[in-house]
Amino acid sequence: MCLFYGVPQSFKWRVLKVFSRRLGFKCELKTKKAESPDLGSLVFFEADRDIPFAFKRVYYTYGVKEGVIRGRHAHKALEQLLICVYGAIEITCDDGEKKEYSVLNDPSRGLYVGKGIWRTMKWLKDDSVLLVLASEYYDESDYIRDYDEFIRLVKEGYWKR
Ligand code: T46
Repeated sequence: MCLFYGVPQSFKWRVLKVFSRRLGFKCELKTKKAESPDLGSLVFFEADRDIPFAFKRVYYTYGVKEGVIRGRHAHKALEQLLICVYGAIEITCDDGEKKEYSVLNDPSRGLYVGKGIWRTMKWLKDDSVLLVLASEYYDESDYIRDYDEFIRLVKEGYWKR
């Protein structure tokens, strides 16, 4: 049964975000994929329809060797969708109380990572490419790059306000 039948997509995402935080899991979504036997596949994400925010920035990380770990930070407000468009990358999401691990190895899947999540990205294969859709322009002041500081903010309920 679909509880959300007829409900606008942006509202569904808002509900999903609230519940996912309460229940302590992140939202992972499977994209729509158009396939044709001879031409391959095409994947698309539409702001507010397929992902719970309108993105202002796109960036990608490439030329990274297997075993390299990037990230090790959280964001005060930024929301992002992470897609491994080539290869395999393990993403660890830590909300200050528990950690979740996801292997992104399918270009048709995106991992939604909201604010207040300490993330690390471990390259499982040479030259894997991580594509990111971000809700805001780049702003270094939105980063928390010190884990003790992150835990302090979690404990004081910074993301529950
Ligand atoms: C994130 C993960 C998934 C910019 O000048 N503009 C940008 O839009 C970005 C994303 C980065 N930068 C600069 C900041 C640093 O001097 O590029 C340099 C490398 O960034 P950083 O070390 O933060 O890269 P990652 O791979 O550790 O993290 C990035 C994003 O920064 C971060 O928001 O969630 O990818």
